[in-house]
Amino acid sequence: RPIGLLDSGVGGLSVVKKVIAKLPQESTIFIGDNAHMPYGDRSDEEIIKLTKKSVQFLLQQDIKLLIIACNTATAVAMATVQAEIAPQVIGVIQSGGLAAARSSRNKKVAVVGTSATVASKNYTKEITFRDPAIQVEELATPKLAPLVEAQKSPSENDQIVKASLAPLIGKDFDTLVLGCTHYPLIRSSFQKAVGPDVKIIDPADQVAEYTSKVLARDGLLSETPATHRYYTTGDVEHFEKLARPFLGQADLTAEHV
Ligand code: DGN
Repeated sequence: RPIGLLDSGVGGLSVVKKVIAKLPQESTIFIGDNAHMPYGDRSDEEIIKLTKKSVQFLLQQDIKLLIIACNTATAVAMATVQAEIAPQVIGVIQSGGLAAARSSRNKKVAVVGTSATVASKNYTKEITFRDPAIQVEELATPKLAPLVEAQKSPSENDQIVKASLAPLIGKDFDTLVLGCTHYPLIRSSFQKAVGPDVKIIDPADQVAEYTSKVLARDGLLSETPATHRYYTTGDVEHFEKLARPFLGQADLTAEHV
């Protein structure tokens, strides 16, 4: 049975990529709700409704484990999904918070994400839960997930990321959390904006670690060859054009749902 992952768009592919790299024998099934992207500016009620819909879709595909590969949906809808539909869920914020707390030496961490994620303050809660001495600065960068979806040139990405991160520049954090799963797709633009000395955390690394532990613990590791399926509620070609080079799967095809 596959691992199911969801996101509001193509961002969750950054988590798919790390899960496949860590667990090459595991099959995955991904749904990107591109038709309703971005989630970050929607009401909590809407985010919960849309997330539940994608969860239901994945459960119908007989998944063995659910990963909410979207920070916004993790922040706003994960508790409801856990309580009402799927008790065994892995989100991205717990993992990102843990990785950030372990990374920071000067105890100053910056987090960038959607407006909804930043408003939830979940990263601050997770990081300070691990280490109360850490100061966390969260900045909403609502233009950046749509920027990734728009598939602009690298220099345009650099410019827009730099402008969005301007309020953080000059502050002496040593760790930056990419608190939106879209951002690792243009990771180099973030590294350029903050400079080479800041450690960038992609929560997906820790998500993949944790997923592997959970599967081993529950005796769910796969022994059959892996297959990967992709679904989008939006435009299939747009999705494939971005997903193929990013995942290095030249023959990747997506299906519209
Ligand atoms: N990829 C989603 C996240 O990690 O929060 C958000 C993208 C969006 O809907 N703006």
